[in-house]
Amino acid sequence: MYDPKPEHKFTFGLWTVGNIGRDPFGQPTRDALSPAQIVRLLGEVGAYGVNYHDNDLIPIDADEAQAAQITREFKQALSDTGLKVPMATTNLFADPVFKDGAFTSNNPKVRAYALQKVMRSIDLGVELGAEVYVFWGGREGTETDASKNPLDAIKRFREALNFLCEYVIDNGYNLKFALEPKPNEPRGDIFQPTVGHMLAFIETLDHPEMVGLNPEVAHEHMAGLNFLHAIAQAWDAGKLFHIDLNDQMFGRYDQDFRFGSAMLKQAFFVVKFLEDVGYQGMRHFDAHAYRTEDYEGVKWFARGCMRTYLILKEKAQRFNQDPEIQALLAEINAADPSLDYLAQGYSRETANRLKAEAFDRVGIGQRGLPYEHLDQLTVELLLGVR
Ligand code: GCO
Ligand code: MN
Ligand code: MN
Repeated sequence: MYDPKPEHKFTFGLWTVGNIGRDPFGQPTRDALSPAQIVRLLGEVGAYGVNYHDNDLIPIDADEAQAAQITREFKQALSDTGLKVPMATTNLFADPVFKDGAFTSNNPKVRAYALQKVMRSIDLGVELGAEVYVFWGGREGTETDASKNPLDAIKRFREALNFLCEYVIDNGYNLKFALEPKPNEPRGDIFQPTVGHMLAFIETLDHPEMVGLNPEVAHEHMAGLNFLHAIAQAWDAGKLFHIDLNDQMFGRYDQDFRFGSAMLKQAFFVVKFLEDVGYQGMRHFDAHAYRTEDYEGVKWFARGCMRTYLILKEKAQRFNQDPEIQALLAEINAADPSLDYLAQGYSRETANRLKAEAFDRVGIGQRGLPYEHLDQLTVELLLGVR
């Protein structure tokens, strides 16, 4: 019942299940798998698709023959497993050339090299079937604000995206861009740190219709923000092009935990939102298994992300059908026919009528709201006793 099916659109990055368990304090705990091996592992656990950074697939220093060989093996694994490649992205953060950013680097050569790297990577992504191209500006930031003018950084980031939008248009590619904000790590501060910042920035681009968001649970949580509210705003703006599901306690380092493993109630409301609004995009898990695991543990991790999503989806259906919960929601949201005249919006007559209205301010303020009741029913539903 909670087995993943293609229609669930569950995807993982090569860098997620392929994570070798390295952290800033410790060496890898797992041997690296080849991209083709990772695809086979994802096929085994029932994922729909696989996403990648250019250098997850082809090492940055590979020659043409090596690149061709790896791509051939990867394509073979895709056709054997039926996995799709819905999204691709560029690694603009690992190599020392990007130590001070890519698009926002102070060095024009670095900025130009970053554009070149993205164009080449877009070509391969489109060839493999990607329709979404993600930009996570992991190094686009500073440790000291003496080093970079934030206005220059915003301008350079805009120019890079404008250039790349034109590249996509010029080549007739069916590709949208999804920007992924993160507040910090690996930089002390990263520019455009939250979904809200990105939404405002997109409107300043030459082709805002081509550019949306790839919000990540962990990134908004690192900023101490409510992820549901972030994706609701992105959705409302027509900008929820992609999503990175994982989990993360507030106030910690970038944990990238299995979806639903840290803040279950938040995960529930995220799944409920995506299902209720009819989000049609990928459910991408940008997370990795604990460093303690071997590849059996990695499979538990990957299956766990998908199972938890599907269990929460079922819980959302129950929530929507639960008579007691729905009665409370109906009570909370009850209409007031005496105020229906406001539905038409502003007119001078409406304004005058509203100005003359007498409100029972004290009475309204004294009325209790059944939110404790509603939340407890939600918790009991999630705990499996409803
Ligand atoms: C992180 C980011 C990355 C991006 C990836 C694809 O915190 O490391 O979430 O995993 O999602 O670079 O854009
Ligand atoms: Mn992340
Ligand atoms: Mn991410």
